[in-house]
Amino acid sequence: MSQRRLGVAVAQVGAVHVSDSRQRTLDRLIALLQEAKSRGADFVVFPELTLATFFPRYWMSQQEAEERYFEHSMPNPNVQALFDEARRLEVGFYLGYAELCPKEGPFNTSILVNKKGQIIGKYRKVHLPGHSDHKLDAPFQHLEKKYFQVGNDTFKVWGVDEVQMGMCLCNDRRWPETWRVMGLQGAEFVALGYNTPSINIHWPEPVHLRMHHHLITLQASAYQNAVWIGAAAKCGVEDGHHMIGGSVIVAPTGEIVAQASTEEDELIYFNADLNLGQPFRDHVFNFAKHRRPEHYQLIVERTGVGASLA
Ligand code: ING
Repeated sequence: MSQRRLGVAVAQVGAVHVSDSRQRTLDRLIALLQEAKSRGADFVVFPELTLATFFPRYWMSQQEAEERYFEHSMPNPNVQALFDEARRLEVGFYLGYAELCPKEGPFNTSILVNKKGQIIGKYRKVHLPGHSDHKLDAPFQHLEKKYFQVGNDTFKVWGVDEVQMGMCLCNDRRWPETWRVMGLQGAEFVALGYNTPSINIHWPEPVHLRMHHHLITLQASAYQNAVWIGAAAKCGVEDGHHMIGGSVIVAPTGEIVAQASTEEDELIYFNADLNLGQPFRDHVFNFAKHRRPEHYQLIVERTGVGASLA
C-alpha cells in the first residue's frame, strides 16, 4: 500500500479575554499557523469559537451577542489575513466561529479550508450543551442553547486535499453517534475544537474528571472508528474563568501521539500515517462484516430513556 501521510498540527489557543481585540487574536492564530508550517504541517486545527472569548459564559441579549461575537460572513475582513496566510503557506485548516446566517440564523459553526484557501465544508454544532435560562446563582453561564440554533445539517465527510475529513465541535465528541456517522462515511481524519470549563455548575464534579472524560472520549472514538483525531482547546483562564487544555492528536489505534503541556498558545504536531487505520477497518471494525443495525433501532427511534425491550 502506498504511503499516505498528513502533517497534522493542532493549534491550541490560550485565554482570549473580553478586552482582547480581534486583531490581536487573529495575529496569534497566524503565528500558530506559521509555526505549524515550519513544523511540516499540511493541515491545522484551531479551536471552537476561536475568534473571541467564550462568550456563552455571559448573559446578554441575542442582539448584543450577534453584534459583538458573530461573523456575518466567512471569510470577512476580520479573518481574511488568516485565509491569505494559509493560502500563501499552502496549509489547510479547521476553524470554529459563531456564524450568523442572514437566512437561517445563529449557529456554532466550523469550516474545513483546503490548501488553496477554499472553504470545502461547513458544519453547524448539533449537540448544544448548557441551558437557555439565566442561572442567577451560578458562577458563570453556559448559554449555547440560548445563542445558537441546533445545527441543521448532519455530520459529513469531505475530500480535503485528497484526505477524507470529518469535523465536529466540543460537546459533539461526547456522543458516540457523532463518530459512527462519520466512520460510516469513511472518515480518515476528524478535526474538532473545544471550550471545556473545568468547573461544573450543576454538581461539585472533581476537576480532574474533565480531562479524564475528554481524553477517554477521544481515544475510544478514534479506535472504534479507525480515525485520526486532531482536537484543539481554547483554554486557560479567560477573565477569571478556567477552561481545560489537553489538546491532542490521537491515532486510529486510540493512542495519544501528541499532547499539549500548557494552557497557552501551543502548537503540537504529528506526521500521521493515513494507512494506520486500514487494518482496523479491514478486521476488528470492518463495519460491513460485523455491524448488525437490525439490533440498533433504539439508537435512532428513541431520544431519551424508555421501557426495556425485555
Ligand atoms: N463545552 C463543554 C464540553 O462539552 C460540557 C460543555 C462539559 C458539557 C462537560 C458536559 C460536560 O466540553 C462545550 N462548548 O460544549
